[in-house]
Amino acid sequence: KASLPLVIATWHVKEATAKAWEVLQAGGNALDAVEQGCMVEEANEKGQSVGKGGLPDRDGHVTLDACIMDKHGNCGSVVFLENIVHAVSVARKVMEDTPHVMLAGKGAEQFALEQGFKKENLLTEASKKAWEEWKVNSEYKPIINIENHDTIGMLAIDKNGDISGACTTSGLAYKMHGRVGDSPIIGSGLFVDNEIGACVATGLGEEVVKTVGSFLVVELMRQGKTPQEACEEAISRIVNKPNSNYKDFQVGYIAVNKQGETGSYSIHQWFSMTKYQDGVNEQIQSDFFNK
Ligand code: SD4
Repeated sequence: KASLPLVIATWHVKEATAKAWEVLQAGGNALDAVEQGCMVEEANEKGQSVGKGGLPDRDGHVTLDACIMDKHGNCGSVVFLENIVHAVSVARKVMEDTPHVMLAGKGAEQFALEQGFKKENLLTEASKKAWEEWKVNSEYKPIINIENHDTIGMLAIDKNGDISGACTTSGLAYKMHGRVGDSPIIGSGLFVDNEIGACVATGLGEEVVKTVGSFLVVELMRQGKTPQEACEEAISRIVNKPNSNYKDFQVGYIAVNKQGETGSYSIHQWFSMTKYQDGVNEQIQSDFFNK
């Protein structure tokens, strides 16, 4: 049996997993750990696909998607949220303090402000400059692995063996205004079932939504697959579709089961998972389909 607690996250986010680990070591629960871990990346201005400093949509607006899910199967999510750094914490408030699961756009912002979150401009000079350069040609195509090192999905198991997960992103750079990805969609970007395990996704959200990826991974684990096998099967559903243009986009999954086994798999090379377990914080390169 794997040693607990443990935390895994998408991409190379050792500072975020270190924060989550600190919470878990102090006896904190998995829900607090994933929220606080994700907050590290949201506040990091250098990460250009999450929170402050996230790349804007094609009209210059930074719009955030985030969700969180706990051991009871409760969940909260915000979509198309502007002007608030810690979207994951707003999602948690939606889960805990409203009768709803999702709040969108202005309504989500209004709720956040009422809850005491601070209104902030999320477009940094660096991201504004990148957007202005993009506007010269205004060419949109997904860029494989652009989110490396910052967009974040995180799963944790605490000392009690309880699982929680969270996911937060500014979504695809230069997306259409109003576009929402997989990250705040429960079952697509994230799913947690405390009896079985959990999964979180990254990459081109449209492809994850079309296959309800994270729910699929958890259900495959329920049927007896290891986290690794389940992630591979979910990727194969995407790449084996008739006429799939998977060469043009990336999708990656990470998963953990109730026993603390983990897995990760992606379409293309250079996806990675950061894992903190037994006092070791390490980045693990993910195996991938397109060899
Ligand atoms: C999206 N899945 O909005 C997100 C982007 C992402 O790592 O994961 N980046 O489609």
